[in-house]
Amino acid sequence: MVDSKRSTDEWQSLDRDHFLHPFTNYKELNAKGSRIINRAEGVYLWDTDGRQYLDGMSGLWCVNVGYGREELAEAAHRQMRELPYYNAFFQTAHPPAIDLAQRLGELAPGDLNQVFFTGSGSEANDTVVRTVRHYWSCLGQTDKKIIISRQNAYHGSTMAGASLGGMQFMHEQGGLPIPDITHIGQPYWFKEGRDEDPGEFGLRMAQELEETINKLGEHRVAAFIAEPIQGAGGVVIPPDTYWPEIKRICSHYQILLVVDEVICGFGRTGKWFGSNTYDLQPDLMPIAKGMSSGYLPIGGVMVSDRIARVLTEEGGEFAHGFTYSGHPVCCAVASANIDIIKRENIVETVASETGPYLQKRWRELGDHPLVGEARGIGFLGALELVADKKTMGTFDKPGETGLNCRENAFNNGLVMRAVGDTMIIAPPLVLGKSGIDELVTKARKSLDDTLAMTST
Ligand code: PXG
Repeated sequence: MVDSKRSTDEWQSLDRDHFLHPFTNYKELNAKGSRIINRAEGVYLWDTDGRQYLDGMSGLWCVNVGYGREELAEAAHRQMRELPYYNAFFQTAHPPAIDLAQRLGELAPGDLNQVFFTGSGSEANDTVVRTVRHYWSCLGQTDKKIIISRQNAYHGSTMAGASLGGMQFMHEQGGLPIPDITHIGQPYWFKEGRDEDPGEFGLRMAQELEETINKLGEHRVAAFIAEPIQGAGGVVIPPDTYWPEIKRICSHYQILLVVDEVICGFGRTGKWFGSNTYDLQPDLMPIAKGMSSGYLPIGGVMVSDRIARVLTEEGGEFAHGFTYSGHPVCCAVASANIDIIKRENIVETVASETGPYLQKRWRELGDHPLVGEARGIGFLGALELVADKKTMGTFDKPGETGLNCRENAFNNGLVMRAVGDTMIIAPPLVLGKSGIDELVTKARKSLDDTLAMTST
């Protein structure tokens, strides 16, 4: 059992000595010490000094139903006692995985009726690479291997996930991307298209897909992968023209559309999936995070009937899988999580009540002197911090103001994420109107505190 009596100093010292954190500059962290979070309930977190935070990020875009759900703990407990582990490799299966697969098939858009389970979103995207290449190869199109993705996309941190992602700083560490992955522009109007009409910019960015297919040769392009809204890239909401044009291109050419729903799935945009919000029919759909509200690690790739038919009838053995593909306890918790989302009408509430309210209140922050743009959709929001509101000029030291604002938010009892100088929120979907008011008040105070730092 964890010794809960240790002091913050003791935890920080042990953390420094033994725990290599993800996406962390160790030297910087060790100089100051981690914030140790040891408790959560509803939409709130507490640290070992007893400070309370409103979790504006749902952990890491995942705790959709909020913390402290007894029902999920019970589902795990029950499943652990009954069958804590078994695999699905050697022509075996178990009820929790079958049950979850069937539920997912009912929820997912169109004919995405089959799922390959993984332990995370990154593994899901590794599975995407394996699946689309295997699919085309089964059809005799062995040259069709290239996957087109987008700059600044995030698709995970494994070799394939990071390669699909368009984060330059990740590619630089480890000689990525792996072969046959290429990146086109992103529909980030505020950062890359402000001197253009948003609609025209969206169209132009989408048409890069068509140009790239033609340049590489349709016979070599296997798939296009994209998040409905780029999350870790800065909550990049594409102009309205973008997705319809991508749909046109994907249906005109023989390439698969992979929609990465790891963040947008399970209610985040006010529909079950971002694909519902943008009327997309993916051929493959990676999912994770909100699938279990982060209570246990699980992900998967949903595939359409067309893909499933080829895999099952022409594919022979699919040489891919993980020890924890369809882990029974994770599956049982994911099913119980989906039950909660349905029973409490969480998606409908975000769509009709709390989502519109959050968006209205969040946009009010657009009048702040530090904010160049306040945007959002459903339970996602972003603020572009600028040095000069008139010219939208950026800061001399990129990223510093964002980090200051994140720190100020922590000090004001709010967790916000900084992506460079873009502040992000993705709160638990159960945040109510008074919680939204609290979030916006704390965000404004954090902006004020940050402004005071930049003007001194
Ligand atoms: N796809 C998308 C769209 C994601 O956002 C992954 C895949 C990978 O999932 P796993 O479960 O392997 O982490 C993600 C994950 C951030 C941040 O800093 C975002 C993610 C992960 C870690 C940090 O915003 N998204």
